[in-house]
Amino acid sequence: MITRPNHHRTTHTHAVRDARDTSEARPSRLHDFAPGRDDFRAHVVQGLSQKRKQLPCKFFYDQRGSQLFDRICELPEYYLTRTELSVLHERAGEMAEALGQRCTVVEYGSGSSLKTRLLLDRLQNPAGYVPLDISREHLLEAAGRLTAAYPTLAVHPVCADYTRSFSVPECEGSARTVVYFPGSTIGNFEPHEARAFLRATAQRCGPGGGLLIGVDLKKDPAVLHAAYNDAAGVTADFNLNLLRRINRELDGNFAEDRFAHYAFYNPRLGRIEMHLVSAAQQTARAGGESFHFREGETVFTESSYKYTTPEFESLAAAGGWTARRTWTDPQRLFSVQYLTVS
Ligand code: AVJ
Repeated sequence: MITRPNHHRTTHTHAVRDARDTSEARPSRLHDFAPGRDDFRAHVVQGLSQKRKQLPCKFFYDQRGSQLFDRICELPEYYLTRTELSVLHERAGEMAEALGQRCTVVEYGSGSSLKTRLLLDRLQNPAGYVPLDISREHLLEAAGRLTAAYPTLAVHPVCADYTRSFSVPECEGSARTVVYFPGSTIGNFEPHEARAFLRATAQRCGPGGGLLIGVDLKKDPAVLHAAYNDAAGVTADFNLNLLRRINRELDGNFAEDRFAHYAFYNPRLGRIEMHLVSAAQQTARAGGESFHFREGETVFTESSYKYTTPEFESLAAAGGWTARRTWTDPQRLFSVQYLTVS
């Protein structure tokens, strides 16, 4: 178990800390696979040219979007984050046991969350930690904080889109590669995309590899509806922020106040759907192209699929994974699952 310096720990920790002046404790260089601006423009023009207009949810996470999402995680209605945290608080020891000694943990997401620390605190001599994020600023900040908190941990930040190709930096003496994918972000993929993503991840981890993943569970639609329609309107801001980003980065002229946030649970497909609804007949420009919107026409911005544990186990099996352990909260709102490469 790696120790995190705090003033109540044994002197040994202090010794390690003081021996190495803090300026030394910095993450290794950034491994940069970041897609360029062209990628954003291409996706926006392609999405808004569809008969059923859509915009990929991965573009929610510019600096403001990432900050808004951090606020969503604090909302009373958005139970996912606090529930996953409670499961980690209870069961991180068992999870670390399942991951074993000397593993390399690759986290899809920047690792700024408390979740990462709860896991890192219990891991047994990890070979290294690889935070991966599409938002470079967010990633470097988080990697710097983690290295300061865990000076003996090899931290290798990777700026990449985890749905695209990238390579995982080698960590010395690593026994196996474990991907940590918290937060139920797997829910953003259409089932066929989720299968392909899980298969690619299994290949990336290789034999003996593991996957520790957060999966939001099916439940009362009213609870789901509230989680994506919070009273404070933060989720609405998060959704509308996509138009603000288009205006800033793609010379757009979207009138935010002429679009509305709309999110609902689709029981037939078992997913939350988020849309932006055009409040009037209007035309807007993005990336040098013009797009016409009818009154009431929607732009589909995000799916958030919810699973039962058997449903997720069979999806993962189709992606080359064997379910090993499942941990949930007492109300079975959220699950953390550990799987190994089949
Ligand atoms: C980060 C993708 C898991 O789908 O619940 C939060 C994003 N969207 N509120 C989710 C989100 C609206 C979130 N994930």
